[in-house]
Amino acid sequence: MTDIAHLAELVLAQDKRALARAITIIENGLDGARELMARIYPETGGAHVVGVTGAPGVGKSTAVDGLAQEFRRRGQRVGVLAVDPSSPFSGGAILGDRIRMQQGSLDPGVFIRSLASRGASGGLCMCCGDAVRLLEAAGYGVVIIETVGAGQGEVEIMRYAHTTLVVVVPGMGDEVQAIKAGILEIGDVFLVNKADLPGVDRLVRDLEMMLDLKPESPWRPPVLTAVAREGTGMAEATDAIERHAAHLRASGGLEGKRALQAEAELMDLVGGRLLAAVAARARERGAWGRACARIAGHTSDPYTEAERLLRRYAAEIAAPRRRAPQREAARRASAGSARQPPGPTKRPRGGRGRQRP
Ligand SMILES: Nc1nc2c(ncn2[C@@H]2O[C@H](COP(=O)(O)OP(=O)(O)OP(=O)(O)O)[C@@H](O)[C@H]2O)c(=O)[nH]1
Ligand SMILES: [Mg+2]
Repeated sequence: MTDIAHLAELVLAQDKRALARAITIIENGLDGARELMARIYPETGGAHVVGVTGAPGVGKSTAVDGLAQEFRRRGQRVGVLAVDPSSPFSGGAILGDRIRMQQGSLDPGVFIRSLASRGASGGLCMCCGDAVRLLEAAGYGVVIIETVGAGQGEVEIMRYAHTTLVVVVPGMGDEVQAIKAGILEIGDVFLVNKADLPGVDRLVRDLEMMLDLKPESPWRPPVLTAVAREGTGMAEATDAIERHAAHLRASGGLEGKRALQAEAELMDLVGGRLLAAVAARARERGAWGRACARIAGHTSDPYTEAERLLRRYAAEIAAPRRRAPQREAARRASAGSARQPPGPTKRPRGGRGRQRP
C-alpha cells in the first residue's frame, strides 16, 4: 500500500493527525494530493457546509465557536476551517483565532484548522474545497468555513457553502457597507452580533427593509441577534441554519448548489490547465512573445491573437500523440533535402495546418 493510500484510510477512520497531515498536503499542493483526493472522493459530500463571513472584527470566530458548541450539543461532529483570502501573511490573526476557538478544539468531536491563503488565483479555492472534502471523509457532518468579507475571495469561498451566515454589527455604518459588499445577495441568515452595543434595533430594521426590496423567494433570510461573546443567540442561529438546510433538501436547492460547484470547479481546472499548456507550447516556440509584441505594437488586437493561439495550440494539445510521429517524419524527410515533405500532413481540426501563428 502506498503512503497516500494508507493516509486516506486513516482519514476515513477519523484519525485527526492524519486529517491534519492530509490537509497540509492539499494546502501545499504536495505530491500525492491528487491521489489522496481521488481515494477519498467517494466518501465525500455528506456534510452541511456553513460559510460564516463578515467584516473584520465583527465576532465571526466567537460566533463560530458558539455555533460549533451548539452543533455538538445536537450530536454533530463539527469541522471548522478559518480562511483569510485577503492576506498571505495572516499567521497572527489565525493564531488569535486558534486561541479564541480553543474552547471548541478541546472537544474530540471538533476539528479546527486554518488554511493559509497562498498560490495563484484559484489555488486557494480548490484547496478550500478539498479541505471540506477531507473533513467530510473524516465524518464531520457539519463544516463551518470562516472567512473575512473581503470581496471576490470571500464570494469564491462561499461557493462551497450550503448556508451562508453573514455577521454584522451595529455602529459601523454596516447598513451602507452591507449593500456595498453585496452581502445581501449571499446571506441566507443574517446575524446581528454585539447586540449588547447600541444601535441593534435600527440595524435589524434596516436589514429587514433591504430584504423587503429583494424579489420574493421561497427562502426569506432571517435576521437574528446575538451576543456571541456570551453565547446568547447561538441556539437560534443554529436553528436557522438547520431550517435552511432542510429547506435546501426539500426544494432541491442542494443538488443545484452541488451542480454549480462541480461546474465551477471543472471550469477552473480545465481552464487553468488549458491555459498552462497553451502558454507553455506557445512560449516554447516563441509564438507567445510574438503575439504579445504584435498586440503591444498595435499591429494586431488581443482577441485575434488569443483566437490564433487557441486554434493552433489547443487543437495540438487535444490530439498530440496521433499527429506527432507523422509530423516528425515529415520534418525529417524535409530536413535532408530541399524537397517539400511528401503529401500534405494532416491538419489539426479547426486549425490552419503548419502555418506559424
Ligand atoms: N461587545 C461584544 N464584543 C464581542 C461580541 N462577540 C465578539 N466580541 C469581541 O469582538 C472582538 C472580535 O471578535 P472575533 O470573534 O475575533 O471577530 P472576527 O470577526 O472573527 O475577527 P477577524 O477574524 O479578525 O475578522 C473580540 O474582542 C471579541 O471578544 C459580542 O457579542 N459583544
Ligand atoms: Mg476571526
